[in-house]
Amino acid sequence: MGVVNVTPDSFSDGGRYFDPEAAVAHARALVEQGADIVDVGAESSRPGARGVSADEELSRVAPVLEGLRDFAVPVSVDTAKPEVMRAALAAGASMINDITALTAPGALAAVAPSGAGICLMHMQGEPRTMQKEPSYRDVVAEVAAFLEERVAAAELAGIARERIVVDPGFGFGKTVAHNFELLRNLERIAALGLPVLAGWSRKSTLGAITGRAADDRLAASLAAALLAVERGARIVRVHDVAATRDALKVLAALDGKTS
Ligand code: HH2
Repeated sequence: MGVVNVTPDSFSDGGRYFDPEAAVAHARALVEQGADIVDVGAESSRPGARGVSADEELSRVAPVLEGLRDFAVPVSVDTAKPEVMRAALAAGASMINDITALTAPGALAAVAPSGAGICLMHMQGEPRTMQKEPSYRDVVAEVAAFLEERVAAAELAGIARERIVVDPGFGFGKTVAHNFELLRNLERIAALGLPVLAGWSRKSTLGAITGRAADDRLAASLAAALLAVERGARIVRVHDVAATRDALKVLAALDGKTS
């Protein structure tokens, strides 16, 4: 899954694809590099970020979705707002990626009738404050229980299991130690029986262990993506698609898959 941030303030590429034409061109480039899904987001969720209104978010996303109509791969929209979900699905999005796991009032109902895919992600707190003092008794058990509860809520709302992907939400209300405990035990999230999405790309935990700035975390991001896939992740959400593809080819070759 290649990331297309139509934002002025995303933590690693804010402003680069804020112009809709630049965003569409970037999505096309990511597919050429081998992305199987593109994830279009118009609201930064970096720690400390302040939200934008639904109108503002839609005005950013809509022209990009228009430019990606009949696109070669499924388009996911990264949003937590039911209004944006409904408009995105009407404009042809195949998947909603919700960092709040459809907890907003009306979100389950916005997605259920569409038949689209949905990524349910765990976050402790909200982006503005989530990195202040993340705390868990047992991070793996709590994340797994939350995701299980949200999957049950989604199924109750009429969203079939086949449509659901789960994500432990690396970096969302988690310390460096929490992120690595989750990575080490990712198989317990995969044991929920649904595809797992992992988003490690350029994140600050990688900065914390390497001492590198966001635009200099490629090597660390590739290592984290490989470790996540080895532990059961089926989708990796990344900024650097071509390099991640190559890294994953090395892993696949271990299993005898060389094409
Ligand atoms: N991470 C980010 C945004 N959306 N969605 C899922 N499912 N999983 C993630 O790990 C995830 C996500 C943060 O990355 P980015 O989009 O590059 O930054 P920003 O939120 O600043 O736009």
